[in-house]
This record gives sequence, structure tokens and C-alpha cells, in this order.
Amino acid sequence: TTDETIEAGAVCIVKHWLDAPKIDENTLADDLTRHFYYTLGRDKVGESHLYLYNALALTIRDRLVARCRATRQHLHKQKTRQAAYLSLEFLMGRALGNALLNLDMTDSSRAALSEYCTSLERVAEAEHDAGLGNGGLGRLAACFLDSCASLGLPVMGYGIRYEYGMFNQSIDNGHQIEQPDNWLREGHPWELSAPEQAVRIKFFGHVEIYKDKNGREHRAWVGTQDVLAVPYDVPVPGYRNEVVNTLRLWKSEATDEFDLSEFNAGSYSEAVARKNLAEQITMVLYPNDASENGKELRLRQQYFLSSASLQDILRTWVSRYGEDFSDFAQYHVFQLNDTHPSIAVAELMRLLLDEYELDWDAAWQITSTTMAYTNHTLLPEALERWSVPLFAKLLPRLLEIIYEINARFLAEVALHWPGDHDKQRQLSIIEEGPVQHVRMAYLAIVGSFSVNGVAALHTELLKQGLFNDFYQLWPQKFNNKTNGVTPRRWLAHCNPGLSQLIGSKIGANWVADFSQISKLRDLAGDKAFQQQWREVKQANKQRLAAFVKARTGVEFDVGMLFDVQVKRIHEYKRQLLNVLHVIHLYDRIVRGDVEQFVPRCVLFGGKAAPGYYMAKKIIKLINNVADVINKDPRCEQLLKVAFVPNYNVSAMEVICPATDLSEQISTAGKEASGTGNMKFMMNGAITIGTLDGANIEIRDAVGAENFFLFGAKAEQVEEIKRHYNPSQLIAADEDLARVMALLECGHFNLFEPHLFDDIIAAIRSPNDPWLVAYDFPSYVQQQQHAALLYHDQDAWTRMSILNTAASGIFSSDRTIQQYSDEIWRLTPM
Ligand code: B1N
Repeated sequence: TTDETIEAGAVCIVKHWLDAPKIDENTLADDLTRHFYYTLGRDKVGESHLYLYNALALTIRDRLVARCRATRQHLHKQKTRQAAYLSLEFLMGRALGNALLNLDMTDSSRAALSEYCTSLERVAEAEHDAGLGNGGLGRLAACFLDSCASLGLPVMGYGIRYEYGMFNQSIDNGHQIEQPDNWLREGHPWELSAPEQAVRIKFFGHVEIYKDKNGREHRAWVGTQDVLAVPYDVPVPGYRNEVVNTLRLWKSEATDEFDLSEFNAGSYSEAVARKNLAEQITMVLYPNDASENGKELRLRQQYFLSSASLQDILRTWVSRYGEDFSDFAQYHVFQLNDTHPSIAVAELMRLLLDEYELDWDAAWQITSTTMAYTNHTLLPEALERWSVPLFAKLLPRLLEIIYEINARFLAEVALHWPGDHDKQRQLSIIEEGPVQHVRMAYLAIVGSFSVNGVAALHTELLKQGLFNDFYQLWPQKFNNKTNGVTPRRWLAHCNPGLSQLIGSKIGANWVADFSQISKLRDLAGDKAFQQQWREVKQANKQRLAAFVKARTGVEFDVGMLFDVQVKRIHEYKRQLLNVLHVIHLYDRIVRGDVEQFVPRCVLFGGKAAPGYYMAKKIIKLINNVADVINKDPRCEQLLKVAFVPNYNVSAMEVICPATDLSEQISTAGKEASGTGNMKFMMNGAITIGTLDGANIEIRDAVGAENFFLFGAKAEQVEEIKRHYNPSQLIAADEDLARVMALLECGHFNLFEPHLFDDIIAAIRSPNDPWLVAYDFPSYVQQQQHAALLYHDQDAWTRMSILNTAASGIFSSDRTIQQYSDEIWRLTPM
């Protein structure tokens, strides 16, 4: 039997399956029972509903697998240009609800479950979040996959199958405690492993030069310690279009080669034990959002992902077209999600040069026309630099290639800026110093045909600031792609009440074509519609109140304004500014200034990087302030504060539909885009925010009158810092002075003196980069403005509707369409 007949046989089988009577609607209930009784071997539902969830997930997976195969077949049939999205993070959250929505199987699943006397909601609760990401960057990758599949674009995600995802956070006496996230313990029904497609990844060793029979010099990376990368495929369903793309996650495993000398010396067990080292690579996600720690294991993860994914794609190419790469770049493009996988630039060069024996120019032509880089932050502490000695030890051949890329690049710099040696030093991929470092962003820019930021302001700041020299050299590489979020998960799925109401007015097509959401604008003034809109929000607030009560014990009153800030805890995001405002409200209550007081429930949530001292202090402060306020009878009907532990994707699905006021209060110029801001807007929250990241575009879209703006502007920040004197500002503002006095007298840490000294010092420091004291007065003023508007429920509801109506451009479908049109140049399947 030849390969072709096997292939033909496979096609036959697939055809048979596709032509067979639809397995979907009618057999779903039977398949569920079959998986429950036979695949899983259960006969009782049990408290956790875990097995019922697994049975339903397997039932749905069957249907995904069929479509996934059909999608792959379609791509096989003709040579199609495709994109690979390379990311160290994919924050997928739960899969079941999303799959049911996209496949239109919610109702049939409900019906099937009714025989087990339980609800779909309870069953869905049994699923663990796939928390393979830190925050915005990882969740963006997940939204992008949904949009790619929904637009029918041939895009494959490549990531790491971390054994442990983002840590679970609990709060003990107000402090963050981290617990390992053993998310695979009870199995992961969505994935399919493909061990036969494992690839080998090299580490360590050294480089040898040899000549081929024509006298041409080649390099060989030898004496390496190899690990295997084993793929696990997760299906990514498009919205009701029969497309199912793939997210391929790599797991590291030991090769089965044992060190013979060790083996012969009788160290069999020791040799086996060394397998652990290989398996460490994909053991755990680094829990740092926007800061780097330079750990060797992290560099191993980055190279492991990059090499495995590129080898996978090259292998497929060679198996179909042989070792002729002349038109490879016409059919492939790689999107690098920040610099984390940017070693892919050097790895693609290595594979083409060393494994497929292309010459430098041909290899560079392919590399520099297939790589595209997205930058997600301007914070200097997040820019990746790897020490040259570490690189030399772990990836010697890649360092050689980087040196060569750099030498050729610096020659170009010398041509552009003749005689300017400073320029060469400033732009060099290798940073000089006591220890040399590889600047990964520079490698990514030099190796890519496209460099994009994630919001208009952010891209401008990249061009005019951080990467200005590169912009002068290659202006055509730079472009903006403002982030977006998927309206499937972030409205249709998480807010069924509002979705139904919207559907009853403008039809259901908005889920596939979110630009249609603008039709709601005409209804914003409709009193009956406003009333229905409020009723939905009220019900969502009830659901959130129950959630907060269950997790914190704090009772939220749904008649009050729900004021929410949930995101990673970071000084630049200024949770501290929010706490100061909360203390100000408390102070007003205590001193009896309550005439125009609008009752509020303030909700905080978010994780601090385990090594981030100030972020952890801020969590403790929020919890202490919450304790004092929630126990004070004077606050009873006026103010509640809660810190919800373990904020994650599925928590946000309960939080954003219930929010009235969305806090997006970063110091201007620091938040690259933000994406939580978009989820809140879609769900009808009104933003209080600075002119930062995508907030600017949100305000432009909804109109200045429907957005609570405050604070310094990005272009003012440097000037303000030059003569910043916070203690003077505090003395000059009575409200702030009283807030600081409460903090400084230890009112929130009566039994723990000095607990918040560092926070107080940070606010009072003339070097406070986040300008907390500077922005406080305008923040309080806008908070009061928002509160008074909330009094007028019709006016507020109108603004709420207008926010949802204007959120069309923040669909990741719009973002992905732009990536496809302007960078990837893909044709929909
Ligand atoms: O990426 C998001 C943006 O919306 C946010 O504004 C931005 O802060 C976020 C190192 C990062 N930037 N950088 C990171 C994550 C992990 C890590 O190890 C940096 N995350 C962002 C999506 O564009």
C-alpha cells in the first residue's frame, strides 16, 4: 500500500463520516450517556458533576474532531497561505460554554442533561479554567484564536502545555497566598495528543565546522542534550461556520536515550531520574505580567516553543513539497506575541542554514519576510534581555547566528548614519556592559517585516520613543493593531440576559458581525427598552452579589452602584489611587458628608506576581480598608468593599455583566492597550479612566460625554515629574490630606504598626513614577460626577446602552480582519 492509497483511504473514511446522517442533534443525548457509562465507566452523577461534565465535553469533542478534520482536509486540498500565532501564553478559560455557543449545541445539551436532573450551568462549573496565561497578553491570544476561526482564517496557535498554569490565589488575613494550579489533575477532555509527531529540541553542546564535498563550510550543533516536544491539540471552533482550527500545545518529555556510561556503571535509576530535568521545561507558567526575571528555565521554554513550532511547520512543508523553500514565504507567516518567542527569528535561520543547507541570503530572505512582531509594553522592566554567557551555554549555535544577523544589521546602520558610532552601539542587538545582553526586541524588529503596537497611542509612543531609531530606518514596518475581545465569550456567552434582549431588538446577527451592535444607538432613549436594560443589569448584579458573598462573605446590595477594578495588581495600574478614593468616601461618611452620597459597592480583584513586594502590600491595604469599612455600621447602607480572591477568566464572566462603573485608571502612557476596558464597555459599563491605551479610542467611539475622563495626559507626564512635589499637593488638597492622615495614623493597621509605611512613602515620593497624588483631585471629581449621574437612572441607562452600542470596533474580529488584511494577507476558508 502506498502513502497515496493510505491517504485516499483516510479521505474515504472521512467522506463516509461526513456523508453519514448527522450525528449532531439527534445522537447527542445517546452519546452523552455512552461516554458517561462506557468511556468514563460511571453510573452516579456525584456532587461535583465532574464526570457528567467530562462526558458532555467528550460528546462535544467528537463533533469538534469531525469538523477539525474537515478543516484540515480543506487546507490539504489546495496550497493555502497560513499563519502561525506563536505565544508563551494562551489564557483560554473554560471551553465548554464557548464550544456549545459556537456549535449551536446549547439547547440540545440542555435537553440531554435534563435526563440527569441537573442544569447545564452546574455541569459547566465543574470545568477548570485553562489558565495558561498571566493576563491581557494571554487572554488576547485566546480571543484572537476565536476570531480567526470565526472568520474562517487558516491560523494555527502554538503554545506550551504547562502542567501548572497561573497560580491559584487565596487571601489569608488580607495577604495573597499562592497555590499551585494543578489543572490537569482531573484530566483535560478537550485535548488530543499526537506522540508520533513529537520533535527533538537541542540544548547545550557546541558548534563544529565541517566542509562538504564541494568545499562549502557548514556548521553542526553537536554534543547536545535533547528533549522531545510532544504536541497536544486543542480544537478551536469558529462561530457557526463549521470551521475548527487547532491550538497546538507542546509538552516536554525526555528522550529514551540513557547515558550509556551511567547505565553501565549501574546507575540505571539515576539515569531514569534525569528524565525529570527534561520534563521541567513545561512544568509551570512564569507568573510575571509585564516584568522579566531572566531565569534560565524561561529561556528554555521560549526556545522549546519556537523550535518545536518551526520544526513542525517545516516538516509538514518538506513532506508535501520537498526541500525546495523558494516559495515558502508565500505560504507562511509567523506572528510573534511579544518578544517571548522572538528566538524564532534565529531558529528559523538555523533550521534553513544547518538542517536544509540554504545559504545565508536565501534563509534571511525567508525569515525576514515571514516573521511579524507585536509589542505589548513600553515598561523598561518588561523588555527582555538575555545574558550572552547564558545564551552561549544553552544555545551556542543560536548565539552565533544572532551575532551574524547583528553584524549585517550594523552595516546597514552604518550606511544610514555614516560615521555615527553611537548609533551602532545604541541599535546593536548586543547590549554592551559588564555582561553583554541580547536585546530580544531588537532581534524581533530586525528579523520582522511588520512591527505593531496594540493601541493607537501605544504605537505612536513606540514610533516616537522606544523604537524611534528603528522607525527612522524602516518606517514601513511599523503599524497599529488596536486590540479587541471576542463578543462571543464576552457578551453572547457571559451575558445571556442582555444577549437575548439585544437579539429581540436587532436580531441575532450581531454575534457573527459585531459592527451591527451600533443599531442599539437608536434605542438608547427608548424608556421601555431602558427599563428592560436595567432589569437585565439588576439580575446580573444579583448573580455577582451571590458570587462575592460566597467567596468573601461581603454582602453587596444590588441597589448600589457597582464600581469595579479587576486586573493584575501593578503600581502603574494604580489600584492604590482607587483605594485612596475609597478611603475618601469612608472619610465623608464618618464626618457626615452624606447629603449627595451615592451608595456604592467597590470590587477589587487581581493577582500580584509572587515576587512583587509593593503589589502584595497593595492587596493587603485593600483588604484592611475593606475590613474597617464593612464592619463600620455607619457605612452599612452606603459603602461596601470587597477583594475577590483568584480573579480569572471565569470570574470575569460573572463580573463584567454586572458592572456599572469600569475603573481604567493607569498612569497615562503606561497601559499599552488594556482589554478588560473593552469587555466592560460591551456589557454596558461606563468607564472612568485616563487618556491611556485603548481608553482613548473607547472615549472617541462613545463620545466624551459618555466617559468619565480625568488625570494627566501622556505628553504631560515627563514635565510633571520634573518638579513633582506630592507632599505639597497633599497639603493643598483637603480631601487628600485627610485620606493620608487616616493612612498615616495607622487607622487601617491598628495592630500592625508600620505595615503601610512603604505605600505612604511611595505616594509621598517626588520620584513616584505613577503620579498618584497628582491625579487624585481630578479622579475624585470625576467619581463624584459619575455618582451624581447614577442618581438619574434614565440618563445612566442611556449612557450604558450607548457604550454597548459603540463597542463594535472593539471586537477582536475587527482586529483580526486588520491583521489578516494588512499583515498576514490570508484568504478565508
Ligand atoms: O498586553 C495586553 C495589553 O492590553 C496590556 O495593556 C499589556 O499590559 C499586556 C511579560 C507581559 N504587556 N506585556 C505583558 C505579559 C507577560 C510577560 O511575561 C509581559 N502583558 C502586556 C494585550 O496587548
